[in-house]
Amino acid sequence: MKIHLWPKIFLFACIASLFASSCTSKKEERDAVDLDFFNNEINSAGRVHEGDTVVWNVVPTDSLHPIDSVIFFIDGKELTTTDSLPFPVRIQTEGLAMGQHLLTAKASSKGTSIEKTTAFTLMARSAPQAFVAKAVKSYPHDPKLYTQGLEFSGNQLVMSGGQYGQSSIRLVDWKTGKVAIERKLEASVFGEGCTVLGGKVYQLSWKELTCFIYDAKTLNPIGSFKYPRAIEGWGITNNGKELIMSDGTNKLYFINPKNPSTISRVIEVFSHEKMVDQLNELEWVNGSIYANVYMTDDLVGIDPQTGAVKSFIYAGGLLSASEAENAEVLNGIAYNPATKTLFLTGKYWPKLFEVELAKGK
Ligand SMILES: [Ca+2]
Repeated sequence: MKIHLWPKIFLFACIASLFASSCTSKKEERDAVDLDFFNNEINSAGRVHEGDTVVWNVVPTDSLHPIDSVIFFIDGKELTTTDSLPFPVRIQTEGLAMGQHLLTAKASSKGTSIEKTTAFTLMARSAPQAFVAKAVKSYPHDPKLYTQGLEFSGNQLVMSGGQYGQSSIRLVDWKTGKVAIERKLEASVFGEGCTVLGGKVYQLSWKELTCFIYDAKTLNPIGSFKYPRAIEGWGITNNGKELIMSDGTNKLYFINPKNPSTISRVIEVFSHEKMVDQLNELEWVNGSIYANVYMTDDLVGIDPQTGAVKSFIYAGGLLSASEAENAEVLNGIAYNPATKTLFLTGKYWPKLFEVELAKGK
């Protein structure tokens, strides 16, 4: 008997299933107000270049439910409202930060509304200006220092050294390489970048989430703060007001030293063709941020407002073959406002180079 029941159960299940699916499709038809973004100026990867005007159309895909108006939002901020087909929006990208921007359209149709979001990635306007760093002069540098940070403080260089058990912060006579003051860090701390702001030296640690603060003249410790986010500490510089920190990604974090518990701004660094990550040692040079790209001989000059890469500096070949034997990567940029020149060194480098920038690749 049981065997004879199966066909009936199966038939019932089929009818129920058909009924359910027909109900669903009717419901969808009744409620549907669908739309699509359309833009033929953006390439398939969703990339737009700085200065481009993005014209975006929202195309209603449901002719039964005409759209009355569309409100556009960019990164959650209301941009404009339009009520004429094909509901176009024009986005001026001049001055927008590099990286991903979310564009949301909220369309209304007779009391109902639907939201849809798309994204585009903004990249630098054009190829960066290319330079080559050429050594003008060289000075002694401690070949035992795993250099992590370099910045002028008056007539001296502040140098930060890394590695667990060997990390330090130093004030050094830049012409002779003579160490005037040195403070060792605890063995559990890996020193990273350093910068001087308002009579204080700020020194990052790698994974210890702590920025150490010293008096700039004596290097006496005067405090510390925890990073506002659980990020790694790589490089640090400042714009005269804010600390600017890298963490090995393409992001730079702006922190007000008077309120270091929050990040005031984040920029993402992009050239005209790609995201530029592994940003390491930093230096503020005449309104631009210069950054080492870790594991390369390359430096990039970054617009601090937008994150666009404006210049590219190749700094390979500074060390001779014998000098390079025990040296590791380039990691140290310092601008001397007195000489108006750039100084470069690296991890375990025996020399500090004063360089000039020649045009070319
Ligand atoms: Ca520096």
